[in-house]
Amino acid sequence: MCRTVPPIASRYIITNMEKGRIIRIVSNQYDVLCEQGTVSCVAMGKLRKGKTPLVGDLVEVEHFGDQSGIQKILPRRNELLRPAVANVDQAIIVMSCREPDFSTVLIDRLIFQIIYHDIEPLICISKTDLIAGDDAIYETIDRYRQSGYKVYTSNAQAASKELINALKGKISVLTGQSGAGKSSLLNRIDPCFHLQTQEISKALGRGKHTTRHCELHEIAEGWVADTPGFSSMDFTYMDIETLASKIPDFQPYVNQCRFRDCIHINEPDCALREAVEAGKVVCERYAHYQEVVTMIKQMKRKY
Ligand SMILES: Nc1nc2c(ncn2[C@@H]2O[C@H](COP(=O)(O)OP(=O)(O)OP(=O)(O)O)[C@@H](O)[C@H]2O)c(=O)[nH]1
Ligand SMILES: [Mg+2]
Ligand SMILES: [Zn+2]
Repeated sequence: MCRTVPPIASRYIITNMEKGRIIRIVSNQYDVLCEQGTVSCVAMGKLRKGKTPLVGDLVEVEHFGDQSGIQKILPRRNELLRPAVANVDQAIIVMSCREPDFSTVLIDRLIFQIIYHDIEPLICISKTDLIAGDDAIYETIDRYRQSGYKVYTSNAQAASKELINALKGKISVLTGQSGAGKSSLLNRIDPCFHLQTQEISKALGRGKHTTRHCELHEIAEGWVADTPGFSSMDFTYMDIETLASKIPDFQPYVNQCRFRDCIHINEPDCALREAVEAGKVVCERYAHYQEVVTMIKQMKRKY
């Protein structure tokens, strides 16, 4: 059953303040979900000088006449820059088995980006219809699960019920390479959706990225931002010690090292490296951590 469009409260003349959440931003127009429905707002003058409102922001809206304006942004729990969303509960990394190629380097780099912002990463392995039932990808999925990550699967027919349940009551963002199947996944979860996917955009002769602007969609009793795929990731803003302490499967070890400021690369008596050698931490993830640390150091040297 498809939802009906909620009433536009700004059609009615009311003067008062209320709280709401920004669910869509198109140029300088903000759609805020308030109690009565979605209200189209402008940003008030004093706000424009401060921080920029983001999708996901809780805001105070004032109605005056038949217009509404955002007066205040309430404190944020967290904020992501790419995609630009605030107050995110979880980020779903969509990684395809094929087309584009499966990559644990990418999964881990995305995990590092997400956990750094204190957001929980979930992993959805898409396009399982393109691999055989005994493909090595399934072993990789098991390793992620053993390390404590939540991994779901989806294919051309269906998305896992567990993933659909995981969306309930949460603000989620989808992230992953262009073509991984993010928009298709949402279309599959909620048949009311007709988000544009790649075949369609190719037919229209558009560029590589299909999804363009940022918006929270109501889906599976939660709110999900479909976002464009990305071509590069920035790690320069990261503090290395903070990064290591936030990686969930590193956490049991990072405070056990001889040096309190250990970055777990070549310090003696490093509990994390010992855990890797003992097979308690997946070798590959530690290798991906080492690569990112090297990247951060090189970038910082340049500036
Ligand atoms: N075989 C198969 N193909 C899929 C599946 N999911 C998506 N696709 C195809 O993969 C292509 C890309 O899907 P999109 O949903 O547009 O990918 P996206 O991640 O939203 O891409 P961007 O918006 O560019 O970031 C389309 O041709 C889809 O039909 C799947 O589970 N199995
Ligand atoms: Mg898309
Ligand atoms: Zn260490």
